[in-house]
Amino acid sequence: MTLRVAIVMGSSSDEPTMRIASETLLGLGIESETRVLSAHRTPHALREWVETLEPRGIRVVICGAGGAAHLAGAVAALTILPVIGVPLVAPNAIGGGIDALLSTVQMPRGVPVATVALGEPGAANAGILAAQMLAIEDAELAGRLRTMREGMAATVREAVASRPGAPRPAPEGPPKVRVR
Ligand code: AIR
Repeated sequence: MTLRVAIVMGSSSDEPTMRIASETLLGLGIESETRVLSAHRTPHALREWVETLEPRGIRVVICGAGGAAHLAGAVAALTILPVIGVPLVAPNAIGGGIDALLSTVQMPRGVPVATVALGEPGAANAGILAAQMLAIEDAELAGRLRTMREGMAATVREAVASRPGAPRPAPEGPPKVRVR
C-alpha cells in the first residue's frame, strides 16, 4: 500500500502529542509514516526527506513543532504538497504556546501552511484535515469521515440527554426557522 500522509515533528519530546495525529488517521483507515527532524537541528536531513515525499506518493504532510516552530514553514518552502502545521507547547513555551502558534501560522504570502489548533486538539484535527484532503478523491474515506461526524453529533446529543432534568434535545436537521 502506498503511504499518502507523512508526519514530521521537531523533537522526540513532541511524540506523545503528535501520536494523536497518526492514531486519528489510523482510525480512519489511513497509515502514515512518522519522522523526527528539526528545521534547526537537522536542516539538511529535513530537506533530503522532503525531497523524497512527492516521488513516493505522499499527498499531505503534517508538521508539529514547539517554540520557534519553523518546521512546517521550512517543509512548505521545499514542496508544493499541502502542509498542515500543528503548533505545540514546548517545555519553555511562552504564553502557553503562542510562540509556536505565531511561528507556524504567520507564513509569508505565497507559501501557505494550514495551521490547526495548539497541542492535542490540533494534532487530532491535523489527522482529520489530512483525511478530508484525501477524501476529495476517495469516496470510501469520505463515507468514513461522514460517519465520524455523525458519531460526534450523537455523542453530544447523548451527553445533553443524560443530564438530570435535561430538556429533550432538538433532532438534527435543517433549521425550521429561516435564518436571515
Ligand atoms: N524544535 C526543535 N527544533 C526546532 C524546534 N522549534 C522544538 C521541538 C520541541 C521543542 O523545540 O519541536 O517542541 C523542544 O524540543 P526538545 O528536543 O528540546 O525537547
